[in-house]
Formats: sequence, C-alpha cells, structure tokens
Amino acid sequence: MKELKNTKNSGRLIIVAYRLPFKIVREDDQSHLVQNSGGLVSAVLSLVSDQEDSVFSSEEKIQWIGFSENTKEELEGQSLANESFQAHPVFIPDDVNENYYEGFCNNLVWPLCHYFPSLARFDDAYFEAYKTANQLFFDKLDEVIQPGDVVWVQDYQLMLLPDLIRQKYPDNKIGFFFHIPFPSYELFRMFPVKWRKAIVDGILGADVVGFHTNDYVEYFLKAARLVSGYGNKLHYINMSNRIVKVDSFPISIDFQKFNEAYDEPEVIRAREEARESLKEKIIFSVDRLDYSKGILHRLQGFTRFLEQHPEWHERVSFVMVVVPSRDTIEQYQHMKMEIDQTVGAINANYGNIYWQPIIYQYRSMTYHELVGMYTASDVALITPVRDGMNLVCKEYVASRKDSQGVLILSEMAGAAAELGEALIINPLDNQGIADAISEAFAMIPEEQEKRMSAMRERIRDYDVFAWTNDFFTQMLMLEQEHERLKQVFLTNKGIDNIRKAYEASSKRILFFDYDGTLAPIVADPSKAIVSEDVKKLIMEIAKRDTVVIISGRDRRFLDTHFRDLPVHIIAEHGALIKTKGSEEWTLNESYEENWKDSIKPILNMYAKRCPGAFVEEKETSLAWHYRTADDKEYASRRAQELSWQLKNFIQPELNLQIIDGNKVVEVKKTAFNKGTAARSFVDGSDYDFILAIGDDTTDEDMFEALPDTSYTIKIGDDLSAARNHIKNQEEVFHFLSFMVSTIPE
Ligand code: GDG
Repeated sequence: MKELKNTKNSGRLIIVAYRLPFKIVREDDQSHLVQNSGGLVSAVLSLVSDQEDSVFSSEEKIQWIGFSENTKEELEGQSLANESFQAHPVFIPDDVNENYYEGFCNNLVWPLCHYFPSLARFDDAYFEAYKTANQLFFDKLDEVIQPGDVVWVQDYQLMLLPDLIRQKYPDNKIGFFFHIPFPSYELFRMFPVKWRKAIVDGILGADVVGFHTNDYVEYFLKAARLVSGYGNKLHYINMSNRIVKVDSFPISIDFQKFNEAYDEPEVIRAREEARESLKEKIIFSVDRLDYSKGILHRLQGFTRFLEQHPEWHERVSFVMVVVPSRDTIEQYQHMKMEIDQTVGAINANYGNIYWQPIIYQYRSMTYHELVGMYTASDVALITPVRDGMNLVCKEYVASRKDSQGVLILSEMAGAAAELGEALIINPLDNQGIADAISEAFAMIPEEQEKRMSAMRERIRDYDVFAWTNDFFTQMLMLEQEHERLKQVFLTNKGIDNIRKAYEASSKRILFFDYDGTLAPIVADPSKAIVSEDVKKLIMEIAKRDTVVIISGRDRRFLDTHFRDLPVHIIAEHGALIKTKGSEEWTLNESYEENWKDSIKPILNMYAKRCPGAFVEEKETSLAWHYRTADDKEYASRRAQELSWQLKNFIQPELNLQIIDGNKVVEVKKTAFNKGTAARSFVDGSDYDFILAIGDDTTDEDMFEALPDTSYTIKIGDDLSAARNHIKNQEEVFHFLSFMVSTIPE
C-alpha cells in the first residue's frame, strides 16, 4: 500500500454518486441522517481525520451529492448533516429519472457493459435525459464547490459530469471511478457516435480515471484513442494542457469488519442455526437479481452436479439468496420467473420430503445473517457471466477467520484477477461448475486453509481503505507530475538568463532535433529542409561548441544536409552515430537485426488500405507515414488503430517500441532512444552548459535523460518534461541568434 505523506488537501472532499448513502429518519419533527454501512462510506471517512498524514482535515465535513428519493417538500428546511457528512440531495423529476436511470443507465449502459447487447435499448430520449440528469448533478455541485475542493465522481450514471466540472472549474481536482466493466471496443462502438464521444470526453474531464482491472483500463484507453483521438503513453493521456491518469484500482472491502464479525454473538448464532438446520454440506450464494450474475447458469451447473453425483443426494443444501433489484424492468421480471421455475423444477426432480436441494429466498438479509451464512457454508458459489469486481467473494474470504471453506469463482468477475487460489470456473460451462463443486467437497481442510489464507492475506493488504488511499495518492502524484510537465514559455528575461549562462560558460554542448526544430514541418518529409540562415548559425556555433544533431531521420538524409558542418550526428533515434570529423557511421551496439520481418507486413497492409500513406524502412526502424495521406482524418484513425494493434501484437521479448510521432507511427528497438544517445555524450565529461531543443514526443526521452542543470526547450504547447517552451519552430532561429549574440566571433 502506498502511503500519503504530508499531503493534506486544503479543500474539502466532495463525493458525487447516483444515490445518497443515507436514510433520512424523522423523529419528533427532527431529521437525522443515518449512514448506510457500505464499504465506500467507511473508506471515504477514513480519508478525513486529525492525523497529520490523513488526506483531508476533519474540520470540514465530507460533502455528498446524490439523488434522493425524498421529495423537495419532504426535505424542505431540514438540516441534512451528521457529524461527518453534509448531504446535498439532487431532485430529478420522475419522467427524467425514468429515461435517465432506468432508461440510459439500466437499459443501455448496464447491458452493453456486461456484454448483453441484445438487451440494450437505444432511445434518443434516454440520452437527452442522461444529459439533463448529469446537468442537475452539476447544478447542485455548482452550489457547493469551493476553490481547492476535491471532487470524486462515482460510476456509470455520471459519465458526463467530470467534464462539466472541468469546464467551469479547471483548477479543482477531479477523480472518476467506474464500478462496472468497461467493455471492449466492439461493444463500446455500439453506442451512437455522438453518445460515445460524449461519454469518453465526459470521463476525460477527470484528472484520475479508475477501473477495477487492467483489461478495463486497456479498453477505455482504446476507446479514448479511437473515439476522440487521444493517444496514451502508458497510463497517461496527454490532453495538451493537462494529463489524465487512467489506472486500475481493484475495489475492496473492509477486511477487519468481516474478519472480526466471525466472533460476534449474532453471527455465531446465525452460523449455528444454519449448521443445525441444513445438510452436511452447505453451498451459498447471494446476489442482486441481475442477468449479469449468472444465477440461471449456476442452477444448471448445480443440476449437472446432482445428476452426476447421487452420492451427495440428501447430503447437500444450496442456499441461494437473490436480493430484489430493478424488478420493475420487464427483463428482470422475466428472469425472476425463470429462476422461480428452474428452482421449482430442480427441487421437484431431486428433492423429497426430507430434503430440499435448493433453499431459495428472494429477499435481502441482515448483515449478521449474511456473515452467518458466509461462515457456515462449505462452498461459496459465485458465477457471474460478467461482473466489474464482485464484492461478495471478497467478503466471503474476509469472513473466514477459520481459513476454511472453498470459493468457486467465475473467471468473468473482475475479482478473479486477484483471487487465483479460488476454484476458477467458466459460468457457461455446466460441467466445469459440477466438477468444481465435487472438487470442493472433496478438498481436505489443509488444502482449504492454504488457499484461503493466501487470498485472505491479499485482501487484508489491499482493503477498501488501501483502495481509497491508492486512488488519492494517484490524484496527488498527478499534481506533482503536472508541476513537472507544466508549460513555462520563455520570456525575454528567461532568454536573457540562458544567454548569460551561455556567455559565462566555457565548455558547452547543444542538442538539436531536426524536424520541427531546425526545419519546419511540411507535408512531404523529403522537402523539410533546413534554411541557409539556420545552417550558417549552426556552423558558427559549432566552431566553438559541441553541437549534436539528434534526429529520427535516416543517415542518408542527415548526411546530405549536415555533411559539411563540424557537428556530431545521431540518426534513427540513437541507433546510428557519426562523430564530428569522421566519415563512418557506427551502429549502436545493442541493436539486433531480424526483427523487421514480422512487423513490416502489418505496416504494408495498413499503407495499402490508406491511400497516400507509405512505409519507410530505415536501417533500424520502420515508419508508417501518413502526413501525405489523402484523407487526413481517416488516416489518423488508421494510425491509432495501427499503433494499438502493434502495441498488442508485439511480443515483449522482441523489445520493440512504438512511437506515435508527428503524423508517423514508428517501430524501433527499445534498447536505445534519443535519451540514451544524448547521455552517451554528456556522461563522464565536464560540460558546463547543456542545451537541448526539440518538438516531438521522442525528444521527451532526451529532456528526461539530461542532467537537471541542462536547459531543455520544447517547441509548442504540449505537456513536456522540458523546463521551458517556445511557441514555434521559427522562434528557434531568433532564440539561438540572441543567445550567441554577445560572444565575439
Ligand atoms: C457493483 C458492480 C462491483 C448483497 N445482498 C445483501 C447484501 N449485499 C451486499 C454484498 C456486497 C454488495 O451488496 C454487492 O456487491 P457486488 O460487488 O457483489 O455487486 P453489485 O451490487 O452489482 O456492485 C460490482 C461493485 O459495484 C463495487 O464496485 O464489485 O461488480 O456490479 O457488499 O454484501 N448485504 C446485506 N444483505 C443482503 O441481502 N447486508
């Protein structure tokens, strides 16, 4: 778990989630907020305390904005606060809420994100209501927010909200967490174009965007790339004037609470009652009524088990609790009917007057009953066909203080990525479920303990408090990252300071990128020629200082333009080096041949399908250029796809790197880059003035690798590790001329 140190936020914490986690209870004309006991509420509370290392000060209440089922009239004049929280109800008219919550959220987003496209309903009124409702949440926030406040937006009901906030409050920190699976692009593209763009852009209003697993992160990054054209570097999306961190934060539970519940008298009683009244082996499951939870599949798997294992007849009780949810929606009513019928049929086929194989209850349980069942059961059978995370399985593990019991878990639950010691099944495979039940019943206590302890340790280490802490650590670290990457344009004073430093130094080295730095960017790369003025200036500088031209271009091109200058030349991003005065090019020693054969056909295929794009084969890299493409927009979409495909296709052992350059996708060996090449010049030498100028993403390696005392200058306003920015390529000449102006020839 990462710790936050001395990073207390001066503002307040504002949570925005669809529902307020409070009941409003009236007593003698007074209203009280009664907090529900969910993990998120306690985790959020843990961020606020008097402790020096807590994220927020406890002097301020946590502000919670959410939909309230009470009407405005009912809440009129009531104080909606308790010791820790101040609640701000959002009132949504019934007709809007129907199209928004039941419509867009539960009839469209939910089925699409859970891979049930056939259940998805597309209706323009849904999207209109979604926008209206998100705006209502924003209007409420607008009344509450203050400078310095940190806003944490929760889930798929509020995907447009982060950007609404960003537009009006660019300086407040915003986090967004998505609790359900983010689907693969094939599913996501089923949203009409305008809707999917609104969703992606809406979410990207946040500083940190969190998902449960790396897969969801990857799918979201792909959607951002294909829908809105935002590329990513690892977990960061560069939005020109800010960056967004997209990462996985597997939500967890309050481990200690479930662990300690084992010894609570009410839980002990519930456990004993279950043990006494049920058969020798107990299987337990609990979930909300939902098609994503795989309830019918579970019943089919259990039927197969009963079919194949008569020896367990009359010796097993399967307690299946289904918690009422969304049962006003037709599909849910239908599913409920099917469950009722299937349970009825199984009990009729296999049961007898002494034995009911399935004890099915359609109701919710108290917390003590729930933990009583967790701790009484031999097997937890959790079989969602798709689940963002699934907390029930984590609660089962945390409750098992005795380290006994077997978890059977669907590989389609986000939690499966963390709980590898469970018996992992495919919920669509009846035989797999039947076999797992039989294996679980036969598992010796030592083996149960081994598996359970390993899982318990993992959840103990990363509980819901670690989860919130981790999320906020990322929020604060991003601030530092922003600080590092923020743009500082060179002022006259700044330029003069560099001139003075230049003048005062005696051993200098200057690194110049070529395209976009010494030469303008033009449509045809072969016509990007360095001007005579710039060349003369470089010649003059190179007479007294070490000058390195550092480019992604091939050696032939660079030779043509710089052969007659006394400079070092680095070609192909550091792969080839020609030192001053030498006629020889040397190949970077970590370069290995033979990697191109598998990659070139992919680039060629993309070039064939994109008129005007072409593949350039350099000695040490392959480049797919699309500056010359006929249809620029189409080409940039293809480029995003290509880069995506390459990133996924290329095996780690090939050690290749994909660079999203300026209208070019380039593949090269990772063993070297402009950074390693630049360092090889400055390491072990005693330069007292180092300057590097570049415009491209590949120049970032150079900016990062050079010593902190270097003057690093980025051309343009993209976020950069360079210390300073200048506006455009033309300014390079003026800047350099001024810098050297006071040095006598
Ligand atoms: C969504 C995502 C993701 C259930 N029945 C009773 C009861 N519960 C509690 C459980 C558990 C919670 O409700 C259910 O959480 P899940 O994670 O299993 O499922 P969703 O409600 O679908 O949640 C999911 C989650 O968001 C968090 O990000 O994991 O993937 O779908 O805590 O204990 N609690 C009590 N009685 C019940 O009858 N007391």
